[in-house]
This record gives sequence, structure tokens and C-alpha cells, in this order.
Amino acid sequence: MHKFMSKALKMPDDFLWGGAVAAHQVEGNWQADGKGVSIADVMAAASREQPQRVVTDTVQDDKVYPNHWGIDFYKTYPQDIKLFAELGLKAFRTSIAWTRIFPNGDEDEPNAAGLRYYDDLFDQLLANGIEPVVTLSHFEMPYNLVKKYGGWRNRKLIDFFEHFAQTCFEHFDGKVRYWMTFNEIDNQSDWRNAHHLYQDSGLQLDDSVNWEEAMFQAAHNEMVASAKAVLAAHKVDPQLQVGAMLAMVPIYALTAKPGDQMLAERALQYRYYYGDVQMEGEYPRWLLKYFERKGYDIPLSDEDLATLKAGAADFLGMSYYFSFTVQERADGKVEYDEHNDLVDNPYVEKSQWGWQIDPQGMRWILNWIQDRWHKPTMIVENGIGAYDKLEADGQVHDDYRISYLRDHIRQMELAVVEDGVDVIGYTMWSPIDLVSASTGEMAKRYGLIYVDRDDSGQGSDQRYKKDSFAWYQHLIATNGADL
Ligand code: BGP
Repeated sequence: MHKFMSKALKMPDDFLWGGAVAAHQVEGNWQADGKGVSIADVMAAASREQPQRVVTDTVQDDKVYPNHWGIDFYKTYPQDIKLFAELGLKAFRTSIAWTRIFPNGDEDEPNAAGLRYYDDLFDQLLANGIEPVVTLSHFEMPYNLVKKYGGWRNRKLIDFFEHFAQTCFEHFDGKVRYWMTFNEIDNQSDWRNAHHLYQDSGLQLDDSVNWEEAMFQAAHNEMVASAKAVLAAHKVDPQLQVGAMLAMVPIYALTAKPGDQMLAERALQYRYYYGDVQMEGEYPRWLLKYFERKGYDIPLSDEDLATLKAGAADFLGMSYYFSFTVQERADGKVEYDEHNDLVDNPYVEKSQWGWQIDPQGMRWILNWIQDRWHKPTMIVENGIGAYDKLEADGQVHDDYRISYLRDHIRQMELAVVEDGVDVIGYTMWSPIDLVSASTGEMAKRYGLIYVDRDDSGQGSDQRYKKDSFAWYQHLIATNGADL
């Protein structure tokens, strides 16, 4: 079996095996060298009693804001990159903290110290043979843009983002080839969850507003800004590749009942219209009808529609963690409500955080993407959050992580080798432990490298290689053949 697999699943020679992090989850040093306050800097960690993170304006007490310390990557990156090189990473995905470059988001001139930091980070990656893959906005827009302008519902943000993107493309030209605009822009489809609206769009809404309409308005502006960034990048350097970035989740019907099937189809349409707009440059017809039916005022001007078409993304960056399952609603309406419609899938296991573990869903969704958008895909996140135990001898035996990664990578390889899906890279989440985006915990660990820091920010910060480190190192060395 083993020999057969290695022969059968031959991945392309230039496949980008890598690892991924996001600036606000690792860098810490939230006020260093002129950095401004981001939305991530004012989100307090969740607790077991309070699962959703509290959004607050009070930034006095560092302890409740895990992004203030991260894993100190702002300072430790030279040593951490050495470990990544030892691991054999060919690509490393991170994001640029918008507030290091434009502290308030609306300045004309960038902060030189912020540019210098990323210059050095990218230089050191390149010197170690690691290609940087960079997201422009990963859940950390400038807080000023929320307070002063009301977040992405304000069209002024399109210009601010375009200026930020243009500045980065010009400044880092020759160092960064692969870019993505907004991390997991589709999470907003769960708009009843205020956390998602805030994290993705900087929206803080009260009940006088129709949240769904506001979400569609904000997302429209983000997608126009994203298209403008694609156009700007190609002007700076036609070689630059700018991707959309979506959280890809297969959405299955619970049964073969036609009502379940119809809702599953609508759920996919609803969650991935962001992909239709960004990858193809067009709003889907069902959604235009939906806007009409609901009386929503979405500014779909001819100019915006032309921008979306011209600035379609070059590739899809995607995360993959789990699948969803839906069941026809009691009222029979074909309207998806992500917050309330999801049901348990009896055929899959769950992680310690209740995320459904579904390796085959990876192959399913990769095929779906290929058939729908016909462009290259880079898997820029995939991994499992778990409670790890650091043994007295400094070892971490994370066989569950190895199993998760192995099972998912096998399905990705089947999609590439047997189904011909155009996947150009895989940057697992994450080569190193980091602060969780949804809960602010350190204890929800994803890394191949353990970081000695706890939920209250205490610890030696020392790095330890987990068992999964050697496993992934071998996998890369064999170009994915020896799973
Ligand atoms: C994705 C985010 C990441 C990351 C990951 C794991 O949604 O893009 O930033 O954190 O999920 O999620 P969590 O950290 O909430 O476990």
C-alpha cells in the first residue's frame, strides 16, 4: 500500500509546501515603532464562560488582549525562520499588519519603520530559500477606520485600502510574488454573529440596522477594493499574482430529501458568492434576485461592476478546516441562515473545539472549486487546534496532529494527481503555535513547534519541536510522496 501510494501520488516538482501564520496572531509588540491600534488589539480573549470575544475600546490591561504579545515574533523572527528552514518550508504565508504601514489607515505617507520590518522579514525568508506569501488584511484593520468611518460600509475605505495595497506592491516588488487581499472574506455570511461582522468588516451595528443588508454593502466595498488591488498589482508588475482568500467549507445535505439538497445548494451559493464576485467578477443571478426581493440597497454601479470584472483575482487562496451539514428549514424556505441552520454530521468526528473533521471534504471542495472557478488554488491554511502536552524532557507527542495532516494531505494529493485539480501550494496552519483568532487562546495549539506561553501571556517563550515537526520535514523532503 505504502509503495503504491508513493508511486501513484507524485506531486508537481515546484509544489509550494509551506506553513502559515497571520501578523496579529504572532507578532505582539502592538505599539512598537509607530504601529497604530488595530481591531485585533481591542478584542479581549474569550473565556470558557464567554465563548465569543468581547469587543472593547479599553486597551489598558495587556493581559486580556492576547494580540498585544502574540508569540513575540516581531522580535524572534530571525530564530524562528531558522527553524522554518530546518523544517524545509518552501513557502511561508504571513500577513502585513496594516497598522504598521498606515497606523490610522488614512494617512498619505507610510510608516518607514513598518516597511523596514517587513523588508527584513521577507529578506530573511528569501535568504533561507523560503518564498513569502502575503495577505494584505488578515482580521486586523486599523481601529481608526472603524471609529472614524464606520468600517467597510464607508466607500472611503476603498481608497485607503487601494493606497495601502499599492504601497506594498511597489515597496516589496521583487520580494513577494503571491498576494491575497482579505482573509476569509466569506466568514461574513454568518452575519448574525457580530464577531464575524466586526473581524472581517469592522462593522459595529445596533438593531436599527438590517445586519444582512449592511454585510452585503460592506462586502461589496471590500470586493471593489480587492479588485482595485488586483489591477494596481498588475500595473506595478504583471508577474504579481493576487488571490482572493476564502474559508472553503463543503456544505452537505443531511439526507437525500430534496428540501435538504436545495438548502445545501443555496448554502454553497450564499457562502461562495464572494468567490463568484472575486474570481469571476460577477454577481450571481440568484443573488441579484435576492437583493430585489429583500429591497436591499447595494450600490452596484456600472463603474463598480466593470472594476469587479477587470480586477478578477488571479488565484484562490483558501483555508480548509471542516465541513458543514444542513437540513431543510421547518418553514421550507430556501433561505440560508448559517447561524441557525447547521446540524451535526453523524459520519464525522469532531475536534476538541467541536470542529467537524472531514479529510475527504478537502478533495470534494477542491473539485468543486476547480469546476466552478477554473483558476489555480493555493491551500493557505489547514490544521488542527488541540491541547498539547509539553513533557518534562521537552517533547510533545502530537500524533493526532500528524494523523489530521496526513489524512488531509492525502485527499489533496488525490485531488491533484487523480482529479487534475490545479493546486499550486499547501501552507499548513501552522508551523508554530500562535494565538487563536476566534478565541484568543494560546491553549488551542496548531503548531509543529511548541511555544512556551499560556493563555495569560506567561511563559519562557522557548520553542520546542513537536513530533509533527519531523513528520512534516520528511513529507516535504519526499515532495509529499511518503505520507
Ligand atoms: C482561520 C483564520 C486564522 C486561524 C484559523 C484557526 O479562520 O484565518 O487566522 O486562526 O482559522 O482558527 P482559530 O485560531 O480560531 O482556531
